Amino acid sequence: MKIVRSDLLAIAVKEAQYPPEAPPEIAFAGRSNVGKSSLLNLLTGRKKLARVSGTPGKTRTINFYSINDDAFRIVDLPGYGYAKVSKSISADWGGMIEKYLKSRHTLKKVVLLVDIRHAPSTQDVQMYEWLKHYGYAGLIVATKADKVSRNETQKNIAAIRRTLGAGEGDSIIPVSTLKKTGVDTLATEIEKLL
Ligand SMILES: Nc1nc2c(ncn2[C@@H]2O[C@H](COP(=O)(O)OP(=O)(O)O)[C@@H](O)[C@H]2O)c(=O)[nH]1
Ligand SMILES: [Mg+2]
Repeated sequence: MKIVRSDLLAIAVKEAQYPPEAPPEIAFAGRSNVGKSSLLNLLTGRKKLARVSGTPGKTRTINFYSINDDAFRIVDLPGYGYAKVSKSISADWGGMIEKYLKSRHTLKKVVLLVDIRHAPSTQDVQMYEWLKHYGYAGLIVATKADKVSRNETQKNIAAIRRTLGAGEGDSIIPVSTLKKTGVDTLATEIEKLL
């Protein structure tokens, strides 16, 4: 699959703002600052499609991107886990994501992004539990792979699998947007889902 076109289709906080259901959607979830926007930009070949931020906790909307003239969509879910975000915003975050997971018939899969350097957080585990509950789990991206050695890569992936309780058959793809590695593997996995 080659992404030749990508456009921001809609920015939503509530369901009424979602674009009408049409082609399949693949959503990206993960904690704030994990590298979601960077990955989206690399995948689409557009440096500024999604805003890469030095300040975590900025995105509190669900962003729908139309890919290849709406052959499918990538949906950027709000990042979680930023300490300075108030309690009420974190509650909103949960409600927003759960609403989308629950109601979206065209949602095929949610890619969970976790930082390869650390064991998944409590919120990562909670997110993965939700994904399992709603039937969307099974595709994990370990970001910032350039920050660990080759040996650590395998070790940390095993730890991520264990902590999240992912199945042996579930993909965990190490990706580095800095080195531009792993993104083709992810594109292939996405293609298989469509
Ligand atoms: N070293 C390294 N840094 C990355 C990588 N991906 C993202 N970053 C950095 O991590 C920070 C957060 O990235 P961003 O894409 O905005 O994360 P988001 O909040 O999940 O959308 C930025 O400073 C990025 O430059 C990567 O693969 N390697
Ligand atoms: Mg972002």
